Amino acid sequence: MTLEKNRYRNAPKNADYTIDQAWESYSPEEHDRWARLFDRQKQLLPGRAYDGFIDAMNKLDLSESGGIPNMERLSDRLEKLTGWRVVPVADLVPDEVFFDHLAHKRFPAGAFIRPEAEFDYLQEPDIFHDIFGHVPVLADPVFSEFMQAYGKGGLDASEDNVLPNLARLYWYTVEFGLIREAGELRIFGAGIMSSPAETKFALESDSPNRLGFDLERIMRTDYVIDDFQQTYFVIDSFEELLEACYQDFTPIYQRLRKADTFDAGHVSDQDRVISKGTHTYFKKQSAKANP
Ligand code: HBI
Ligand code: FE
Repeated sequence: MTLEKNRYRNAPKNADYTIDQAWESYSPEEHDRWARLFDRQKQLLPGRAYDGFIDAMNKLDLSESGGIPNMERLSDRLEKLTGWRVVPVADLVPDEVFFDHLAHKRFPAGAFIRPEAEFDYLQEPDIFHDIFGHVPVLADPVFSEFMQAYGKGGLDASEDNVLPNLARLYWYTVEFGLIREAGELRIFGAGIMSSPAETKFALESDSPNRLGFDLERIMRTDYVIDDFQQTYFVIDSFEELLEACYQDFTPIYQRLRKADTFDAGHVSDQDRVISKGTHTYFKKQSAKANP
């Protein structure tokens, strides 16, 4: 028998993969873990998160009564702002199911909270990542429209071989995106937002590249799933992101079929380079892995 850290894994699923959050079943320790994750990250964010995050977090009352939020009650608050709801799921849902939720303004959030042993880092999304990272930005009307457009784009993408392209767009924006505000870089991606170490790394380290947003370039770029990113892409506004997605992707997909894929750390003459990384951190990591 394997030790199951996610007690929702075998919960009964609806056709759309949603489950019962069973909010009453979180233990006091789990609520306390949420509160500690929340407080640690909250104090890092002033001056680092995009303008609007902290306001949204407060409006949404993200740490209601100092513990894990109840997704129904949170959804009632979020729905008033942008029409979105947050629905509980057990773990990653199939791509089509994920796209369908987004296209209908539902964000699927994992119900389980990471175990204490993985307080700082876990690879799979838990409720802290999914809610603290993804939900405040859904209170932004422009970003929330982009997320819905992304879901519709996913449903329209009939050819399976473009899913990697769409997944890269999601990765480099929704998960690991940076935004320029008043001449400064700020974070908005959920993967950064829910990680104190990556919050500092993405903004302050010399190691990664920081490149101006370019939809087609992003769709051709591999990414790293188990460490900090080698490249972060920087948008100028959520409007820029939304507009890029309001074009027909068909001609882009056609070009991409013949195009090479770039390594995660690649930089070329065509890129709008904001800072070229030293890659010191990544070299150290690979030396550790291959001594
Ligand atoms: N399911 N619950 C959940 N959360 C995600 O972020 C998610 C998913 N399924 C598929 C998926 N993401 C990605 O592969 C899509 O961006 C393509
Ligand atoms: Fe995520």
